[in-house]
Amino acid sequence: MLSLIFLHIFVFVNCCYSFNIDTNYPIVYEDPSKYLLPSVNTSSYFGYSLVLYPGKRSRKPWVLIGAPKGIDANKRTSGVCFKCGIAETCEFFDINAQSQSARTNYEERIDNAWLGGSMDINYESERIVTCAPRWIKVQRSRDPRKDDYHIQGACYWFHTDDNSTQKLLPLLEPGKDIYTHPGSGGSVYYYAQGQAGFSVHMPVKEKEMILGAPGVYNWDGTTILYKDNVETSPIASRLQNAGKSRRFADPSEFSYKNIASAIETKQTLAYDLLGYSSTSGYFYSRKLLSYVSSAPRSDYKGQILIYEFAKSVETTLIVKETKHGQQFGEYFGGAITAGDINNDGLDDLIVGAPFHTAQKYNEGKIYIFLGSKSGRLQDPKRNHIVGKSANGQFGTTVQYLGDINHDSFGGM
Ligand SMILES: [Ca+2]
Repeated sequence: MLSLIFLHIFVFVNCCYSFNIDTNYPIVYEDPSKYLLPSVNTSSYFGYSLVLYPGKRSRKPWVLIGAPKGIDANKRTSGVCFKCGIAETCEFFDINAQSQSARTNYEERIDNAWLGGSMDINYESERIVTCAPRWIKVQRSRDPRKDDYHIQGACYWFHTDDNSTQKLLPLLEPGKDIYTHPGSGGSVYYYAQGQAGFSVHMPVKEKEMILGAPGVYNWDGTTILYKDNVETSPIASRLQNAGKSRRFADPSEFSYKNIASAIETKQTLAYDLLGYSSTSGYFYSRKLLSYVSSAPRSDYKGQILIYEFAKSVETTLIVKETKHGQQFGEYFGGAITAGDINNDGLDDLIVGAPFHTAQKYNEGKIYIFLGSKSGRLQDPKRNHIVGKSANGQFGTTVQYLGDINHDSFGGM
């Protein structure tokens, strides 16, 4: 993960006067909480997630770094985020204290919430999102011994020029914690243990985002779309923002929510973990955006779904294509990313299978699929790369970078 930090920084900071990555003089960020709380000797997982804000005109660039096991101002192990100027010190960014949510009819528990467990940025609309997939809703019962913890997950998003964050609790819906099968009468967890925000992805252009929720419907898993809903925007708030350099979150922003139905989407089953990782791309046409989510335990090999959301909410996904892992236990889809690597104008898909065994065990592998106007992803001549070290788990994380060395091909 740390090497990814360097990569991100040099890609964006040095892009304007150099096209090579400076490996001789890296900027290194260290976990600041290590010095604030010397008694804590466990790792905060500082650097588990991060995004780089490239700056704009008078505004300086900075990096937002997640530490999902970090300790907040109230000494809770909630997970924390840090805002770090380029080659400057990191400052604690208290997302929980800043967050605003209209709904208050829940009791939450944010110990071990894993805030900063996932993160993404949209450069055009200048929005950042970070999630706490282990955020808990406390389910009280008349008999306190029957109180339950529902690990539903929470996400927080904000504009890069505004510190107040909007809190989203996508699975907080009355009556949907448990699903009872109409025939057998047996019941399973539906939204109760959904872990929304286990993965989060914002496309490059669209003002949309998807959250993976691998625990929904007995860990079958699903995916949740958020987008702007212009119709719900009161005119007053749009006027409030007119002509101002500092933006405020508009009520229309991410006000549309569509949780795909895990029951109706038939490609995955219980314990497949759909939503484990997420991405998107223009694979079949330059105009048509498709989303991608992985289910790394599907059929014990792993599967990815390439899909669109249906127009009506809470129904099946419109699945255009699926790809499956090839080896038992390889965890195909443990990580996914997309971007144009062969410079044909269509995005291509990279899928990590970190537990693929080649010679000894768990060397890891990445699979490469090329976008195509045919409506089907194509296999290139070199359609995979295998890791070289036993237990190296190559493909645990994959990231498309764009053309960083000016050879006109996208790097990853
Ligand atoms: Ca391509």
